[in-house]
Amino acid sequence: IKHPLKNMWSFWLYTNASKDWSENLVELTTFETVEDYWSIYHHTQTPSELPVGQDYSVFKKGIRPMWEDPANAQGGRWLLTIDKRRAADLDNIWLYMVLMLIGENLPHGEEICGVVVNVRPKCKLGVWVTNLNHKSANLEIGRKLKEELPTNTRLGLHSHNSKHTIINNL
Ligand code: M7G
Repeated sequence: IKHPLKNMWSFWLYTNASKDWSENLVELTTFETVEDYWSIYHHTQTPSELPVGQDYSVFKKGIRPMWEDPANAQGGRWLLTIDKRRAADLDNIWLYMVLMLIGENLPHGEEICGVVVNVRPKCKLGVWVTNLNHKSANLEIGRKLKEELPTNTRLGLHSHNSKHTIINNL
């Protein structure tokens, strides 16, 4: 028997093929068990293997990994950056963040929309939260994330719409 997850999740790929940003976003598959996530993991490239310019997202099914989605419109992201040349760290932190989300290891899971890795020379890993007004929940999410990340990782909270920095370095 497979191990069901609390939520159903979608795995998205962004390729920088066309000029229109949202046209490049593809929902590749949906999963709801731990085993199905591992199967996806073993059949896809890791972030460090992706070309610069592409993104992966893992979002709750029904929430699109874009600012315009109602679940993201008031939200923001806990963000960390990591040099693409630190390939093993990048891949490990991405995997760990996905597992924390789908395994519901972060507090206030209902506040969490998904996680994105932007593959760039300086890669960005972001956990998207639904509402920046929910300050104490967001803070608890950030603290737990920080606790689980390698020591000295800079973790900041940023809004999607105004590009404001709410917390520079937790
Ligand atoms: P990025 O890919 O998040 O980071 O944003 P980058 O600058 O490191 O590449 C690049 C550009 O993609 C943004 O300036 C927007 O034009 C577009 N873009 C990114 N996101 C996440 C969105 C989104 O959610 N909605 C829309 N409409 N455009 C987006």
